[in-house]
Amino acid sequence: MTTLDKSRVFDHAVEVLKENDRGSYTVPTKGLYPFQWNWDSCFTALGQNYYDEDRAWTEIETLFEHQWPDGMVPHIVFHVHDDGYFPGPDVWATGRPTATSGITQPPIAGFALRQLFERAKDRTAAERRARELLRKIDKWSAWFYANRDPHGEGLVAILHPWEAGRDNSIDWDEAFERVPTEGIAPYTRRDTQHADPAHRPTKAQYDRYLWLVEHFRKLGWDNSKLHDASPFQIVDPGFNAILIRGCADLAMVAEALGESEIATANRARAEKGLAALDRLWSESHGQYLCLDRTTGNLVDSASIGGLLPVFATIPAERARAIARTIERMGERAKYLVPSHDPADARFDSKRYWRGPVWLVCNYLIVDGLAAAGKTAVADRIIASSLELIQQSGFAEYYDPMTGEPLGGGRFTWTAAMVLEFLD
Ligand code: 9YW
Repeated sequence: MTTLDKSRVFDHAVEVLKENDRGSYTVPTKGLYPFQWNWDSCFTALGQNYYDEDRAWTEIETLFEHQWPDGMVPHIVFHVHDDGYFPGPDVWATGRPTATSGITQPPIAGFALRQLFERAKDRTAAERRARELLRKIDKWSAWFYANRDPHGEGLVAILHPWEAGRDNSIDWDEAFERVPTEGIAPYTRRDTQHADPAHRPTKAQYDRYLWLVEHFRKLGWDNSKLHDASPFQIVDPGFNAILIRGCADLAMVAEALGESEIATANRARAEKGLAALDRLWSESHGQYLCLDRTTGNLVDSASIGGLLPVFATIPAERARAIARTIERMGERAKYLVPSHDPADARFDSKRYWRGPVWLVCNYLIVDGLAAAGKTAVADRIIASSLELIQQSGFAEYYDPMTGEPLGGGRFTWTAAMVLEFLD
């Protein structure tokens, strides 16, 4: 790798963030994703914090202005009209004052809140803004366990692949066979007009994404009904780990602000979640696996969703095993961390969440590995990430074999993560 000109890369990352900034929220990239996405915004705020603390808080505050009365925070907020994305507000038809989607996304807000709070230079503003957000994020956490863990198991289910943020992961293939496609309204995809169709989900997958949306819409987006009515109920270890870590971080902020009730509730959620997560461990894969709640079986699919739990405080031997699994993948892939095990025949180095490297996942894994003392692997992942952007720019995702940039370009969360890696 050519030597990294840190200040040039820093400036370039800030340029990408500013280019996608729409004032009070940031789009993931112009063209392909012209609205506000939930977990993108939380990662984005971490990047914005390097050059504008006030703007970083606003990014998350804007997202939470669109929290539903029941506590859910939607995965997309459609702030402005834009035909460039499908499915738009008319398909979701959630009836919100500002249109939103009707499903959620990985709850990274608790983690982001703690980061902004602890790094803040303006302490007075940080305390005021953190207190406001704390209540809202706590309400979202409570929503998860009430609506997505109806039997109190300590683990929540996602009801749509878009909720995991890993749209076409191999994790969902089996469960998707149970999702019908009959009766869906005819539609035209937009994503394939912005990005290479060979790097995107297939039509068969899109049909099922839409069937689920239409099914939930017919149920009036009533979250008390959706879980039991969904043929797709997956307990994703990565999603749960993000929620668990978010609850633990929320508890820390609550403690610092003297909000003991919120602190106690979230510490309890995190502890229960962590204990339950261990049910998803696979010794033979050296990582966690998804659980299909409909069948009660673990899903035999070694995806990055099963490595992400290192982001929560999992037992040390589990973190060590995950580090070994990643090192093993590094023998096949030039760049870390592939979103699916390259040794699996279903691995596809270019197709979205079935193989490519995503810098946000790298970031969560690095954070966890570093906390677990696995610094050599963590450093290798950081080096890989910076090499990718140097070689291929701020892409949406990258081919782990060649480093080729894939999907959308000049991507916000990629730029935000680079600022974190440079730090
Ligand atoms: C979609 C915005 C989103 C991410 C998801 C990613 C992709 C496509 O892009 O979703 O149509 O929502 O899978 O994780 O939040 O960057």
